[in-house]
Amino acid sequence: MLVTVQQHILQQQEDQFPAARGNFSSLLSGMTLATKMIQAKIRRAGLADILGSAGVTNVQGETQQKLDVYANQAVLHCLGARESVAFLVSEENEQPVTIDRSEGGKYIVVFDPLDGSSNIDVNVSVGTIFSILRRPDGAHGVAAVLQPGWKQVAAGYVVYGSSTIFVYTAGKGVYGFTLEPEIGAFVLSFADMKMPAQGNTYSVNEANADSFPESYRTYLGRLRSRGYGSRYIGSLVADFHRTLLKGGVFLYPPTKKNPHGKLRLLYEANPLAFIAEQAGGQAISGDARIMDIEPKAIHERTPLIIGSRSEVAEFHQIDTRDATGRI
Ligand code: P6P
Repeated sequence: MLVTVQQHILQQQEDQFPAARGNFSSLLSGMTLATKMIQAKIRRAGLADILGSAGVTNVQGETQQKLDVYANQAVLHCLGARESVAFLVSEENEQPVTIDRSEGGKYIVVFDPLDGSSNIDVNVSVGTIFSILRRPDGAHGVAAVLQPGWKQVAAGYVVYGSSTIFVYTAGKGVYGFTLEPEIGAFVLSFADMKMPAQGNTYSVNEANADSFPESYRTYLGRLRSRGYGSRYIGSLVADFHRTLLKGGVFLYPPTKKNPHGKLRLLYEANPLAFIAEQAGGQAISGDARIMDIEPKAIHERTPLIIGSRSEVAEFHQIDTRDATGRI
């Protein structure tokens, strides 16, 4: 029986948010619509003069690819039209975008509209990542957004790969939906996803290994000595999706260039951490659970170690002993 993501979201809403007046499902449907628009452009990259940069740089100082701009506009447009949204926070925008100044807006959506976009020109999978928070009563602007990950109401990503897959959690398990191009709908393909308790691969950019802290080098050496393989696509959503399905561990450690890690807490680490934990995995920054971190800024970075419970726990043990100097 075909179950679309819309049907599934409505059911989750009835189970989870009975008081919601359809706002929650309307908001998630806005996100699925935006990702369908994005994937349609990605599938035609190269045909419609989409490749290459838009000639501008974003708030991160990164050259914006044309598809970055399109993806950001698609999400802002689709979610901005939903009555339940108070603020939108994008990797591409320095400040939150206020949608509803009244007290009507119940939700905040934090998102990376097109993560890994530099890979588009070489046809490597890219993704959209989002996190949904409740707006604290009476809170406005950045103060309303700076919430720890355990307060997320829902989180998800879309991986634009050999197929387009929408994965989300609303706190009651992780579900995956594959876009069926013939009907233009995301159809349930992975019910109640569970990350294997242990895997056999690690995923890290080893070009930075010389600047990794000692505990990371010790840990990776142990995994290699046990025969672990290395897989690194350089696109967070693709590397995480593989880890979710096959187990193992993804790491973005502190490096010389990014001493606090490269990945963003609010719209990369937190949503993926929510999904990982709901699927039985773990996500830490080294010394802290990712979802316990109290954000200080909306574009804040964090180290990220995320994956199967066994591998993340082993890293934490080494890192903790390293910190106490008893390694
Ligand atoms: P590096 C892509 O630019 C990205 O933000 C993530 O998708 C990816 O995991 C990471 O950066 C790759 O970074 O330094 O290994 O190229």
